[in-house]
Amino acid sequence: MITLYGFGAGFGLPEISPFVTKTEVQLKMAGLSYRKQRAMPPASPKGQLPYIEDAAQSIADSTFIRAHIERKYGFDFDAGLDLRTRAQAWAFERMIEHHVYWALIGARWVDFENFAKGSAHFFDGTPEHLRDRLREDAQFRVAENYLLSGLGRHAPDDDIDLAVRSLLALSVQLADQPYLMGERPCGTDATAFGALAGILTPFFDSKLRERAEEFQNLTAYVDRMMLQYYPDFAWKPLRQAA
Ligand SMILES: N[C@@H](CCC(=O)N[C@@H](CS)C(=O)NCC(=O)O)C(=O)O
Repeated sequence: MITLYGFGAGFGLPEISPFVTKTEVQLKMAGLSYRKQRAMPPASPKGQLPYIEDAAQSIADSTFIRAHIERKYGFDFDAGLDLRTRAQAWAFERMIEHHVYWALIGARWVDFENFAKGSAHFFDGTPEHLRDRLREDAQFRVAENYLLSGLGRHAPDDDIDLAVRSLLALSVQLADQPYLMGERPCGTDATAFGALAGILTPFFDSKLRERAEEFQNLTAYVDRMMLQYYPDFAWKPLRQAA
C-alpha cells in the first residue's frame, strides 16, 4: 500500500499543505488506497512534502508523484481532455503553484499574526532554549523565498492585487462548470482545490482571503470539492458559519 507523508490536519483544513492536499486528492481520484503519515520536510528525499513510498520506491514532489501514479497504475487524470485542454490545465497548474501558492505563503508565514497562530506551532516540540531561534530562522527562510518568488518584492497589497488577477483567471476559467476543465475533475482540480482551500480557511485573517471570498464560483467550488473528497471533514468557511 502507498504511504503518503504530509503535515496532517490543521489550520481548519484536512491537510495543512496545499501540495500534500493535491497529492491526497489525486490518490482519491485514482481510487488508490493509501495510509497517511505525519512527517516534516527534512525527512523527504527532496526536503519538501509531499512524498510517498510505494513498495520499495520513494517519490517526492507532487507532480512526480502524479506521473508515478499515471505510469504505474495506468490512471489518466486528464482523461477526456484533448491536447489543447491538457496544455491549458498544465498552464493553470503552473500559475497556481508558482504564483497563487506564494501569495498564500505570504499570508501564512510573512504576516506576523498568522505566523504566530499557525506555522510557529510547528516548533512547539523543539527544545525550549532553541525554539524561538528555530522559529525565527524558519520564518526568515520562508520570507526570503517569498521575496525570490517575485511576489514579495512589491509594495504591501500590490502582491495581493497580482494574486487576485490569477484568482480572476481561475474564476473565469471555472465559470459555471462543476470543475475547472469541464464536467469531470482533472488533475489540476486537485491543485486548485488545495491552494484555494488553503487561502479560504477561516483560520487565518488575510486580505488575500477576503479578496478570494469575492469569487463566489471559487468558494462554491471549494465547498463542493471538500464535500466530494473529504466528506467527513467539518469544513467551516466563515461565510457559512455566520
Ligand atoms: N514542488 C513541490 C513543492 C512542495 C512544497 O513546497 N512543499 C512545502 C509544504 S506546502 C514544503 O515542504 N516546504 C518546506 C521547505 O521548502 O523547506 C511539490 O509539488 O511537491
